[in-house]
Amino acid sequence: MILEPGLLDRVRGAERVCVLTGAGVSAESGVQTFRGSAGTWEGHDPMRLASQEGFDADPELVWRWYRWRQERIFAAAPNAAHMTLADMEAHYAGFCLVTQNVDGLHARAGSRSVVELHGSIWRLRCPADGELVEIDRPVDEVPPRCRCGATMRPDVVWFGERMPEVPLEAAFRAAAECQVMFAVGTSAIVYPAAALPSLAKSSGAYVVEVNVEPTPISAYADAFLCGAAGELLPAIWSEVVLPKAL
Ligand code: BV8
Repeated sequence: MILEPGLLDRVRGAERVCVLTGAGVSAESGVQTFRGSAGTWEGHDPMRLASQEGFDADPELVWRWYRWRQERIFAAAPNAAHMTLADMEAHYAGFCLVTQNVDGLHARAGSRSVVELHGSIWRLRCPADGELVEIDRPVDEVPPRCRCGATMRPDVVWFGERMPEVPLEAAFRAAAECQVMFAVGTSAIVYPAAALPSLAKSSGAYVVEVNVEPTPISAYADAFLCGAAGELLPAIWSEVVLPKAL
């Protein structure tokens, strides 16, 4: 694998590393990405399903989509990219993994501190009384109901909804303070997450993008590594941690 000159030294020498992942990091686990080939689900646009309007219009349809995703994620396993990111977390004094994904695969791979910008498909929220329920398997009834009787929703951030303050602040702080930023498997379309790599760049960080195709990040990244995250991340990391050739 041909790496940009200096990439390994920058990654080896860093103390503060920030990683932003998107749906592409879970693609090799068999979890469909949000855009790209996945496209629609039963003819419905995910952008509409992942919205309050879509939920209000047909909560059962939206919950059938989420349960379908829960079933696929439940059957999936973390891939080598998830595992490598868990290894990286243990290696650096200052490491922040920020994900746009709601699948929980980073935690299943052993990452201990994950900033979930868009929430979790494994948590339900009651819009009426705010009750939060963590689940570890796909929902049975669709739509699930709260003890108060109201219809629960997935505890994820839908389009047009405000991001959760604490994770958002943590993500922006990590991006502004890191020395190396990895952007892995994201189309860099969804804001404010997509602003993180450019914030890192403007704050002086070395930006490495890992994606199977170029994105808006590629234009300013210091290194664009074109390929599958499950192959490239372990390959890079093995060279970083191996003793430098004399
Ligand atoms: C908000 C949870 C404001 C649900 C998701 C400018 C500034 C601020 C906001 C906006 C703005 N412009 C527009 C907006 C609004 C909107 C937005 O960004 N729209 C986009 C479409 C233009 N943003 C919002 O609505 C956000 N909220 O800004 O609120 C506000 C302020 C005050 C008061 C009220 C509101 C909320 C956004 C969160 C939406 N929720 N998910 C769920 O998952 O069910 S977003 C959804 O997209 C997923 O989380 C997904 O992860 C995310 C981002 O997509 P990616 O992860 O990048 O996935 P994608 O499929 O697009 O791409 C996959 C990539 O992987 C590709 O590049 C592919 O090439 C690559 N790949 C594939 N295989 C591999 C691979 N790479 C490596 N290896 C492989 N093997």
